[in-house]
Amino acid sequence: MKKIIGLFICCTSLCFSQNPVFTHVFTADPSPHVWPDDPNTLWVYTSHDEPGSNNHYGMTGYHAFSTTDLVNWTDHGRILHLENVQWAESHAWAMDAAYYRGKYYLIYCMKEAGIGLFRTGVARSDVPQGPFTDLGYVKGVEFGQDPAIFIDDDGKPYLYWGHDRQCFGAQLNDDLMSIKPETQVELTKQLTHVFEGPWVHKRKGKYYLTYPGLTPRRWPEKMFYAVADKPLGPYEFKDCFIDDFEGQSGTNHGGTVTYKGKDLMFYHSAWLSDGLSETRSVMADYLNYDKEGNIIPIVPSKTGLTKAKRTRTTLHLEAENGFAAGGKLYNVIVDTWIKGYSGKGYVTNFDNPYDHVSLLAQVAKTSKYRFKVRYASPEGESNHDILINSHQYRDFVFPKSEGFTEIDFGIVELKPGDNLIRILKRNWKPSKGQLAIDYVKLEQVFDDEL
Ligand code: FUB
Repeated sequence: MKKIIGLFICCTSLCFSQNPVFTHVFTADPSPHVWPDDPNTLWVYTSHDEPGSNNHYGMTGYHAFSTTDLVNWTDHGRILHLENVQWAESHAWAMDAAYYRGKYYLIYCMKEAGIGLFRTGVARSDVPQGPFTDLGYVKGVEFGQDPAIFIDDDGKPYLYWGHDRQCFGAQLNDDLMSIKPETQVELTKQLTHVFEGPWVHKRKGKYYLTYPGLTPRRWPEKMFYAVADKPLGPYEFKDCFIDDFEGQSGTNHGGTVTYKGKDLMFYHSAWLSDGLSETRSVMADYLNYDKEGNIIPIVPSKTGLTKAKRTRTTLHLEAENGFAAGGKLYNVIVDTWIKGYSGKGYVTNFDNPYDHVSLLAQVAKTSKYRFKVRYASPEGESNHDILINSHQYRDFVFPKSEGFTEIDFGIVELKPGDNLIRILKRNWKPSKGQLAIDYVKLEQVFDDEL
């Protein structure tokens, strides 16, 4: 048996494959979306497993990913963390996202501090890539694990949540911060085998509720679905559509999205984790329906969504995101005066020794990246230290540049877990120019490309 597992892991890590979709970081509970203002971009929001954790108790934050071709992805880094949510103490478990009345929302779950029960949190951002600012938790939802939000064609928002063989739904009030209690329904009995993780999508006027469930045989979870004529049911149970598969995790969880005319199913496995079933990675395959609208069962594939030999992800870390994304702005400011920056601005005013910006890069394994920094230094050269954990470029001279430009520092290695990238003014050596840091990029590089 050990030999078979070894062979399977070897195949999943060495053979070219598009599954798992993200191979540089452990991700779970994917929530895929295409936002109305940009049909060309697919977004996937995920929870995050720490390398080697093999359980879900220490989960602390979320990531956002985007792509325009299903092959080249951007990891926008950490978008929300326990330390940014005052009311929570642990368990940054499954989440969903929504575009509602001109803003982007992350609807997530964490355990409430001092009480230890799950709450459904609401965080908001002006941009889809976050970071998101917590607004508090949804009033009226008890034990709100695994929330999913569905906005119907008439604009009415609905919330679904579920844990431990129970599932509920309700209409949300317009501020998304409370449910309309009179609309709450328990869906448990309509969803055979349900355990947790509901997700609702609409197709041809029907509402599909997909969910991870446990048969009497118990773990691991399989994915099931039920169909209704109205968002809050009643739902008619249909079938299992992702059965057991080689390399699966104990849990499964996911959602569907229509992108460029095709339906995609995102879910998770343990394919990236060298045998740890609870350290998970996001998968994607096409979702097809028969003529009657039944979901055709998905067999998790190595090939995934395109014919490319593999996916590739670039970590894109905006300097100005600071603490909200796991970084730090130490005695520097965010400015917008030099035009052409990406995101909300750039970081500048490195005036005194140790003034710095730090950025967080989270990865799954020891792995290599092409490291780039986008900067401007309009008045002249500026010299700074750049540190990637212990790897340093001391006294690096950023050449004069009126506008923003990328410098390629070549290949760097990141370690499993949290990597801190710091750009700092280290001594009093006078700089001719004032440095402006726009972002840091880490482009995934594979061993066979070096
Ligand atoms: O990722 C943590 C938990 O595992 C989720 O909240 C559940 O749905 C299961 O996937």
